[in-house]
Formats: sequence, structure tokens, C-alpha cells
Amino acid sequence: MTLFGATIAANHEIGDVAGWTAAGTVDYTNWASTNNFQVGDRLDFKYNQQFHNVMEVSCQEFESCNSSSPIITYTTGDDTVELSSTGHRYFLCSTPGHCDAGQKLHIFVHCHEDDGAASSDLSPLDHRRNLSPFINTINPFIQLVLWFNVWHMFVQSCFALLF
Ligand SMILES: [Cu+2]
Repeated sequence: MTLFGATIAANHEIGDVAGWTAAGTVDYTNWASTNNFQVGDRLDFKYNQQFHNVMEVSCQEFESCNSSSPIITYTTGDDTVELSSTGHRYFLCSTPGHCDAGQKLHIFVHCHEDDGAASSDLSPLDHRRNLSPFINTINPFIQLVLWFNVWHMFVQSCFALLF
């Protein structure tokens, strides 16, 4: 549960029963795609700390399995990571070969569904659009181009009449 009442934060056990492993039994990209991560949720990394660890790294370090300058390192074997903001998060194990063997996790943290547009869908702008859909859906730049074309045609016809 969160402090804000209505929403229930989820606890994501990394790799489910397999946990955080380099054994190749979990495709963490696939695993991540089956989970919906939202602000307030937690990640739970369970692993044997004799063999593994958890490092949060940058996107570039994640791509190249570079563990030389992690943002933060976890080593207890049962680590909880709070997802306190939206965006991409990257994790890997720094034991040599493990990241390359697939012990790496990239997730995207979404904002809560009820923080979104549902209640404010009809802004004043939308009401204006409803009144005059044609005018307001035309991009101002395109309007300018259209007016220029009209003006150009007018000038051309003037010349045609003169000469
Ligand atoms: Cu490992």
C-alpha cells in the first residue's frame, strides 16, 4: 500500500521463482515485458550473494556490461529497490561473464494510471476544439502557408489583369 491511499504498490520479485541468476533460466527482457512497473512499486532481487550482486548502472554501461562505475551496488542477496520516479532503470550483476550471459535487467517505470489524464481529459483547449474543430486542428504553420498561397494567387491574378 502507498501513503496516498487508492493505489496498491506492487512488489516485483525479479525472475519470479528463479530469482536473480546467470544460469540462463530467465530471460530478463522477457520477464520485464510481462511486468507493469509503476512509481511506488519495489523490485526485489533474491540471489546467492556468494556468486552475484546487483548494480544499478547507466544505459551505456548496461549496453556494454560495464560495471566500473555503478550508480549503486547491492550485495545482501535479498535487496529491495524502491521505484520512486518514472523512467528507465538499468541493473546488472558484476560477476565476470554474468551480465554477458544475460544477468541484466532494464525496466521502464510508469507513473500511476490514476495520476494521468482521466480526470482532466477535457481541458479548456479541448472545449474550444469542439466548438470549431476545423480551424483549431489546422497547424498554425499550415494556416500561414495557406494564407500565403491565397495572397500569392491574388497577386498573380492582378498581374495577369495588368499585362
Ligand atoms: Cu551474477
